[in-house]
Amino acid sequence: MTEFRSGTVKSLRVRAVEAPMARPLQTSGGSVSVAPLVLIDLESDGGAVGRSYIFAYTTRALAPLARLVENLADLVVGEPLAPLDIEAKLRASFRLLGPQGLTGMALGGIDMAAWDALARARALPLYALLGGTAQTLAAYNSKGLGLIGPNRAGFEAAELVGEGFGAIKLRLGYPSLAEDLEVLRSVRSAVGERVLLMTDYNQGLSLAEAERRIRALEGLDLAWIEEPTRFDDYQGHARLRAAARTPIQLGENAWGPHEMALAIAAGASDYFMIDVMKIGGVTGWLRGAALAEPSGLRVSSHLFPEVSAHLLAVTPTRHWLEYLDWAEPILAEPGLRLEKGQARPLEAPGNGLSWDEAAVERYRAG
Ligand code: SMN
Ligand code: MG
Repeated sequence: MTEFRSGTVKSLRVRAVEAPMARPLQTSGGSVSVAPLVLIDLESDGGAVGRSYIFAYTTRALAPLARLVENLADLVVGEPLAPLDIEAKLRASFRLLGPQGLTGMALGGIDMAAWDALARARALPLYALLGGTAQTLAAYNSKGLGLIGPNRAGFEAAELVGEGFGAIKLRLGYPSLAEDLEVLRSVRSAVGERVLLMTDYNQGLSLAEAERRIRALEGLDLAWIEEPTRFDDYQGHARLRAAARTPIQLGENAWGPHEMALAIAAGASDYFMIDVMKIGGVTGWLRGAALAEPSGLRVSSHLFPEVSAHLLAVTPTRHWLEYLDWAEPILAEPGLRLEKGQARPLEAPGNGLSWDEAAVERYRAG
């Protein structure tokens, strides 16, 4: 009998970059004008290098996040290349501090890199390592449409649809309901009736104001209304959902599957959107997907389109892939295949990520 050997983790390399964004995004919860990314390379003793990036949201958090990931290296170097064991060890090391915020982001990033290294060591695309096949995924274009006013939003919506997409996401939460409605009218008239419109309030409204605005948006045929109020007010979202005909979307801020379980138990959302970094990497996503399956809760991805394409492919209740190009400036090749508004994971070994080393050096921060 041949002995099965998975290898051990040899090194962890961490780099911070500020990738330029073609379209800075202003939301009701703050603006993003460059993509602050921490790149992780996890090398195994067999030579396979697993890659991931994590998104710091703000450049103010970039250096501390990179430093935190670096500080975790000694916990994983020398360990078996077994993502579930690595996840358990990191999670245990954070028991006192708590697994939210930067700790949760670091954990998610190392987990994604470990799964990528394992997939490359086995010469399998990530979806195949997880037991699935490449699937064609419905994708919406989420690259722009921040709070830019009715005229620019109409123009940009037409551009985003022009890239071949049949669905786009519009950020809302202008100072007044009248402005939200004006922007929606402008976007609808720019793209026509057939394009699906997702909307996102980024937690910007009080519960009472959310109730009022959601009522006013009924009849506009929106695909969903995302995070109308504070993400962890599950009871509040459940109330909004009960009163609304438009589907409520929630989930990008769930720190781990246990928070997703709480939101599901409260009936907070019609759909669920998993952020692979915040949920705890590939390991966290798989557990989240398992929570969604029994009730048929439809799961979409949040950011990280490259890795998420593999994960949606193995998610039984898969719904939409959020497409953005924020990591593209530092990728050697596009990390997923896009055609006519549909996405497919790459069929090469791993999770689809490969660095353009010259670009990484160019955009290196700190
Ligand atoms: C979003 C996510 C990350 C940064 C800005 C905006 C938004 C989305 O909530 O869902 O795309
Ligand atoms: Mg959102």
